[in-house]
Amino acid sequence: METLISRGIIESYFGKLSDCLNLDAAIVGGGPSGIVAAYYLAKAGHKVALLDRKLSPGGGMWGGAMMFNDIVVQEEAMPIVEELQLSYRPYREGTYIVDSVHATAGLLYQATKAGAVIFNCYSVEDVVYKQGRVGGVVVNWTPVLREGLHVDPLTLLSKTVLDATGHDCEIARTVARKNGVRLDTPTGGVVGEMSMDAAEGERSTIDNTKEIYPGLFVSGMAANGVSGSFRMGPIFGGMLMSGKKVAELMSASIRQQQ
Ligand code: 48F
Repeated sequence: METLISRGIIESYFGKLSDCLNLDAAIVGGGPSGIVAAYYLAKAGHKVALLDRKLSPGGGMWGGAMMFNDIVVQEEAMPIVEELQLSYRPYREGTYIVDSVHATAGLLYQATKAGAVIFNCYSVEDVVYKQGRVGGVVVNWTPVLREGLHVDPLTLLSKTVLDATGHDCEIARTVARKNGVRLDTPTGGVVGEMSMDAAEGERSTIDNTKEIYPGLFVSGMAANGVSGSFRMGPIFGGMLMSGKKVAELMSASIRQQQ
């Protein structure tokens, strides 16, 4: 029995990993925007893997605000909440309340049910960069990086890569710094996010969701971070809409490359 259990996990896991060596979409970061992007890309029939450095993907959504575990979603994003079959209750002035643990678990469930593969405990430490294009991600075990062990990474090639790493914009920073290239941002680099303006932050998140370098897309707080826009705190409609928008942009790019 012990051998059966171990063999089952090893065979299944490495089959899943080998199947993801050539992806349509590699999503870095399992916060709300990355998970929603994974859902829509998988639903469109693309081969999608989402990589998150933590044991429990979900990013900043689990904890609501200050660990008060509810979030606010505005009217414009409710079609996404409905499609992903999350429970909610109306609040005031066109806003709704969703339990943050239910929302995070629900998004993860729907994305994986649609066919997205999630690799937790994976840190993306670099990208594949060839002929002026981002063409994949370089991954390592989070514990390897945390321990500072000198262990080489593996590579997953992908037609598109999404930086959904939140406030730190890690992938965009790495691409600009290591390759000396200009991103499609006001300065050509990662501008860095501004302080809180919830309404403007929500609006600009959607505008800033785009391809910032051939093959590299940004969503969620990373989209605002690279372009120097505002943070918005625990209102999540912008994150959900950003995930949906970036999935449409990536899907169009994947189709063009086929
Ligand atoms: O920050 P995060 O939740 O991303 P998001 O989709 O959502 C932002 C909101 O949670 C909130 C907000 C809403 O108004 O402002 O902050 O923009 O999740 C980012 C995820 O990326 C993972 C990290 O563990 C987190 O779960 N991550 C960050 N860098 C890496 C990474 C990396 N290099 N490799 C793998 N995962």
